[in-house]
Amino acid sequence: GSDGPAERVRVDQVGYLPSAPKRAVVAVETDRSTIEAERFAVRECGPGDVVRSGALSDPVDDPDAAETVRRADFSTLSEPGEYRVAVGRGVTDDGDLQAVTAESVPFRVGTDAYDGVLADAVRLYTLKRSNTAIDDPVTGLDVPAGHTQDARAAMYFGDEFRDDGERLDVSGGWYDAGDYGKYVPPAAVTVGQLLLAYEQYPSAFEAGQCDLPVEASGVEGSVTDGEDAFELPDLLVEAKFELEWLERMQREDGALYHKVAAREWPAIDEAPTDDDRERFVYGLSTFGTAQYAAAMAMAARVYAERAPEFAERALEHARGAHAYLESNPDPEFRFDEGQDDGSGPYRKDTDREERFWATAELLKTTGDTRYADYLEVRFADLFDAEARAPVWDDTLSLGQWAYLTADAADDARADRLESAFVDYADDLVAAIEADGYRCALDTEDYHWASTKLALSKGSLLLLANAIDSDARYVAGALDQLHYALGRTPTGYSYVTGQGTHPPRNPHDRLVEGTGTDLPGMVVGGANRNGDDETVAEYIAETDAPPAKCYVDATESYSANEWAIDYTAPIVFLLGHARTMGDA
Ligand code: 9MR
Repeated sequence: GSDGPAERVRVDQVGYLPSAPKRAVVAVETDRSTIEAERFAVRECGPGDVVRSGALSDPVDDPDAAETVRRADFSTLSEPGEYRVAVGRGVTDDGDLQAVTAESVPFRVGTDAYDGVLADAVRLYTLKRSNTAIDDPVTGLDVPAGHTQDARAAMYFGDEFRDDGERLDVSGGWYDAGDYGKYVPPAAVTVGQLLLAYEQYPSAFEAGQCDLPVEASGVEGSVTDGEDAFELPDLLVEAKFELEWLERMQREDGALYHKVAAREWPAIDEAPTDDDRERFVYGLSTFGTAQYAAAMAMAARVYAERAPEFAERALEHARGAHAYLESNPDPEFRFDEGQDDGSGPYRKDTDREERFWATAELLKTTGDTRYADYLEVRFADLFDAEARAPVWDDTLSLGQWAYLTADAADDARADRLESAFVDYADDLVAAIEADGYRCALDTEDYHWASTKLALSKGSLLLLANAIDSDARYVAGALDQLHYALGRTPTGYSYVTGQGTHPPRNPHDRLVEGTGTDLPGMVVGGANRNGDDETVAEYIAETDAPPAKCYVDATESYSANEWAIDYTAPIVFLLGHARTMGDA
C-alpha cells in the first residue's frame, strides 16, 4: 500500500536487450508531489561511470496514473552491464548531472536479460501441476501429490445433490491460479497461446532450458516413438501435460465438461495435501468445447513430428469436439445451482468467437474444406471483425490468425484479416506512444487481470509484425513486457521474483500453504474496479487513479493473484525477445 516502491524513475527492473529501444519514465509530478528533472544520466552500477546522458523528453500527462511524466531515451546503450538511470538538472564536464533528484533501481542490459524470466514462467506451470509430487531444487518446493481424489471425481448435479455413482478420472493438469480449481476455458486458451508461441518462435524454446523438475515428479520429459526418442522442448512438455488433462475432460459425445473443483474454497494456507474435500466435475460449455477443439487442432500440428501418436489423437479429439458443435448449433453454458461456491465461474453464454477459432485451426491443420464452408455459412461476419487481444472469454483473433495463415484460406478473406491485424497494430502503437508509460491499456482496461491484457495486446502487435514487419510494433510489444517487469506507475514489477520490487505477497495457496516463494507468477495488477475488499479499501483510502489500484497483499485475489492464462502472453513476448537476443 502506501509504503510501496519509492523510486520516481521507473524502468524495466529486469532489463533490456542490447538491440532494443530503452526508455525510463520519470514521474515528475504526481497527485502528491513534484520533483525537478530536466536531464538524465545512465550510470554503471559499481564504478558509477556515466555511459549515456541527455535531456528528458517534454512532459506528458498520464491521466491513468494521475501523473505528468518525462522519458529518458537511452536506446543506443548496447554494452552489456548493470545500470541505473538518475535524473536531475545541470550537466558536469563528464556528462553527469550537477544535481540528482531521483534514481531508478538497477537493471541489466544483455542478450540473456530475460532468460531467467522465461525459465521461471514456464517452470511455474510444472510447479503448479496437480496430483503430482514435486521436489524442486530451484525453489525448494517440496510437496507430495495432492488432490489424489481427482482420480475419482463425482458428477455435480446442483442443489438437489444426487450421487448417481458415476466417477471420472480427471487427474493431471495445472491448478488454475492461487486456487486449486481446474477449468477448461483458461486451460485451452493458455495452451493455445503457448503453442502459438512455439509455432512463431521455435528457436526460442529448447529441451532443458527451464530445468523442469519433472524427473523428480516421476513424469517423463521425453516422448518415445518406436525406435527414436525425441526430446521435447520444455514448453511443449508442459503444454502436453495440460492437454492430457483436457483429454480427460472430454465426453464420449465430444463435448467438454467445464471444471473440476470442490464445493467450498480451501483456506488460503492449505497446502494441496491439506485439501481433501471431495472434488466434482461441473457443467459443460460449448465455448470451452470450441477452445478445446482449437488447442487440440494446434497440438496436432505442433507435436506431429516429435510425438506423432499424441498428435494423431489430438486431431481426433478436435474433430470430435467440432462434430459436437456442428450438431449442437446453439451456445450452451450448463450451470447447476451452487457450482460456483468453491471455484471461479469462467462463464460465457455465447460462443461465436470460439467456434470461429476452433474451425479455423481445424482448417489450418487439415485443409478440409468443410471447415471453410462452416465458417462461410455461420460466421462470415467475423471475417470483417476488428482484431482484439485474445483473453479467455474472447479468442476471435486467435481464430483470425489461424485462418489467415491457413493454406486453405480464401485469399481475399486472408488479405482482409491481415489488414485488420495491421490496422489494430497501427492504432495500438499510436495509443502506446501517447501513453506516459507506453502502456497499451486504455483507462477502462485497468480491470481484473490488467497486466495480462497489456501483454496480450503486445502479442497481437507481434503477430501484426509477422504480417508486415515494423520496428514500432516490436517496440510497442516490448513496452508491454517492460510494463509487466516494473516500468509501472506503482513502481512494482507485476511478476514474482523479477526485479527489485516484485509482488511479495501473491494470493496463492501453494505459496501460503508450503511457505515457498514461487518466481514467475504474472499477477493481475492494477484493478480500478476493486473486486476484493483489500484493494477496494486501498482505492477508497488513497483515491488511487486506475493505474495505481494495486496492493501487494495476500488477501487481494483481484489484484495480486496469478493464473495460468496470465503467464501465456508473457511467454509469447519472451519467445520473440529471445529470437532478438540471438540475432
Ligand atoms: O481471470 C479471471 C477474470 O477475468 C475474471 O474477471 C474473474 C472473476 O470471474 O475471475 C478470474 O479468474 C479466476 C477464476 O475465476 C478462479 N481462479 C482464479 C482466477 C484468477 O483470479
